[in-house]
Amino acid sequence: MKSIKVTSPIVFSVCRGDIPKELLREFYRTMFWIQKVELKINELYHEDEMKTPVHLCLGQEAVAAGVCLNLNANDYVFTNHRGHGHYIAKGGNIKAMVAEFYNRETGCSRGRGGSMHLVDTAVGLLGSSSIVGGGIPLATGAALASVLRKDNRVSLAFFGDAAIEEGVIYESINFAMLKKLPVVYVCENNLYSVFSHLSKRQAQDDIYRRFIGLDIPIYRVDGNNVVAVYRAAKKAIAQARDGGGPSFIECRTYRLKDHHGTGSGVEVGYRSQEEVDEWVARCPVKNYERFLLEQRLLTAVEIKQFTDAVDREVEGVFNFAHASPLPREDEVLDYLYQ
Ligand SMILES: Cc1ncc(C[n+]2csc(CCOP(=O)(O)OP(=O)(O)O)c2C)c(N)n1
Ligand SMILES: [Mg+2]
Repeated sequence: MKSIKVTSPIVFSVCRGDIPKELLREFYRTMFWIQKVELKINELYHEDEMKTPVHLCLGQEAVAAGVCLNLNANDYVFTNHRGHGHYIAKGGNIKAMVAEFYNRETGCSRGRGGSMHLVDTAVGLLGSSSIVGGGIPLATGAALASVLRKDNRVSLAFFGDAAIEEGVIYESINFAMLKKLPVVYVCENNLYSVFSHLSKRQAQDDIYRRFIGLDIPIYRVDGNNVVAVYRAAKKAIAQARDGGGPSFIECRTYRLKDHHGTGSGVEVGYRSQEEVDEWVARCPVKNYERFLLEQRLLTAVEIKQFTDAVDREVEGVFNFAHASPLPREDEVLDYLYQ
């Protein structure tokens, strides 16, 4: 398994025709949508009208897009507190997601859940959990249910590097291996758990090595390279669907914003501006846009038309959320576990 130097340039390797051109363009469109929505949240969050903590996934767009564009609509995805990108890439209703941030009745969890409790059953997004590692056993259980029902679905869990510090991941992978469950575990290793760098929490930073003893097939990829993520996820998902059991994918990436909210983390003092700048230069969306232009898969005019259209649509999404009603006072405790 090749080691990835965290600040190395992103190399997109595409052989002629091995990934359809339309899919190569779709990677960009999906990442761009995620980035735009996150930037809009970033812009408006200070108004304090979104009564929810937000954990932005700016910088991590390639993982969501590269993985989810391999999945069928009825495959299951479970995500964590940093789940906006996964929701969008799985095809979730973006208006309902943003309305959820504004706690509106039209939100995907009827305004009761906020950013960390996103769900869209119509597209198999069975939920996000704010409990670190919480989605891992849920995806494992959903995979067992699919086997029992013989419905040929794949389940997939997204989680961060802190989740490997929870015992449940070892129990879940062991069980999935034992039962050959159709589940894929995707670790977004963005090097931080809140303010703590991986090197302050673990004796060595190769997360995938912890799972070698469980015999699970492992991939380790540059998580800022949508093509590399797509290729690894494609193999893992095909294996799961064909009855070959689970896989583990470590995606090396970086969140460009603070753990939550809109700062960069530099002002808090746990990382340097220089480090953030190195990763800004590795932006998965900008670098991939450059690649598409070089390869003539999109022209500058087409990109401009598309990005202008997304800008307009994102305005519409936020207007919809603003115009939506709050839950009625006498119903506000409905749909909650009490
Ligand atoms: C079981 C549990 N322990 C602690 C927390 C507090 N907590 C919230 S997010 C977080 C760090 C998560 O880091 P990581 O999994 O790497 O995801 P990232 O935020 O980097 O995307 C912690 C410790 C929690 N929510 N759940
Ligand atoms: Mg992390």
